[in-house]
Amino acid sequence: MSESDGVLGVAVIGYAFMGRAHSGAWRAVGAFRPELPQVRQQVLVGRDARQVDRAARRLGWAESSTDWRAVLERADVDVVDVCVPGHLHAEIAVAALEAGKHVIVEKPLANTLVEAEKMVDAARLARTRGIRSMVGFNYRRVPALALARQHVADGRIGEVRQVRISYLQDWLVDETAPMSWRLRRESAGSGALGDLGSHAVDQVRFLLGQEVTQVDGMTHTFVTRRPGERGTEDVSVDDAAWATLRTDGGAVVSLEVSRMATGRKNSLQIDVFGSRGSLRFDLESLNELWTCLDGAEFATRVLVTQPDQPYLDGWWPPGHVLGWDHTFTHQAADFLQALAQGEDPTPSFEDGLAVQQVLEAIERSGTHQDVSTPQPEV
Ligand code: SOE
Repeated sequence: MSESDGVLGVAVIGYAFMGRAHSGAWRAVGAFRPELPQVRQQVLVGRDARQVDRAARRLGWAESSTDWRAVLERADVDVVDVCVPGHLHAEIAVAALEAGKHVIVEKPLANTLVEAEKMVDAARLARTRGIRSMVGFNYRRVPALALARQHVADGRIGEVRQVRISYLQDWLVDETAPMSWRLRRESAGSGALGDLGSHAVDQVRFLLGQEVTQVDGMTHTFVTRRPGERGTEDVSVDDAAWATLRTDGGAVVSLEVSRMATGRKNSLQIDVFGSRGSLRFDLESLNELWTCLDGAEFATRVLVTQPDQPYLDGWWPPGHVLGWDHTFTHQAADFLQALAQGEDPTPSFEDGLAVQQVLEAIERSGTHQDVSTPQPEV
């Protein structure tokens, strides 16, 4: 904590999509949970001096910088929030932990298992000095999903047997959609699998409280070349991925993620079927959870906006619905609460590594059998 005023100085590294989402969270968290340690939006970091400066002013930051290493040296920065492409996560996060900063890293934790393992090692060492770290799986902070987890943990749907989870987007349907860092293996690690599949695998672990033990998967790239800055380029990641998973609690999961699902913008849908009930969630109606509990015959729609439901006591009266960006505010609040209590926030880097292991196993699997054409009998 900055000695001068007892306020935590935050630096966000990256100011594109996730940097903006996290900036909004740091701006809003004090109003949502005023009892938590106060934060100061100290410095926003990016590569382009003019653009990062403009973004910093627009997003409420006191300053901007183009040098993340120099930012790690500063005494007025206590928390470093990493929102850059995946190939930069490990280097920045490890350096920040070594510099004694608390660290949040946007999901997925890293692009490779080797990087994720290094980050876990650094987090474990830092933990012994009271330095905290967390990976940003924001959907854990959707009130309806946090409630779903409680129902599973309380046994309200019995023993979980089957899960269906799909995360579908359509921003790559257009074959002329341009190349970006998200479509290059060297910067993104993988495509829909890492970006969307990481959320899906994290939700399975979060909702069920179980580990994935076996996978069978397949990835596919539908459009293999796209226009880039230097002419047409090869797409080196998947557009979509499918997998079936088994968990250590005996559940079977079917998982599907895609950036080619025409007409679906950001559709995360989850069904959890248990021996005594089921749960259904759709991100496009994120204030709702369909629940069939305690052996009931039918599912009913529950509007998750009551103050006694997860995350809702700090917001508005019942029925005043929340949105996608609130999940980042909840994430910042959970992180601050853990710091205030001297505890490790979740999900930890170890959780991020566990997700990474499942994703890598999905990529490695995919030895598919040819279906032989039956020979007509003569
Ligand atoms: C990808 O399009 C993306 O921005 C993800 O990276 C986010 O994690 C997801 O929440 C929304 O979609």
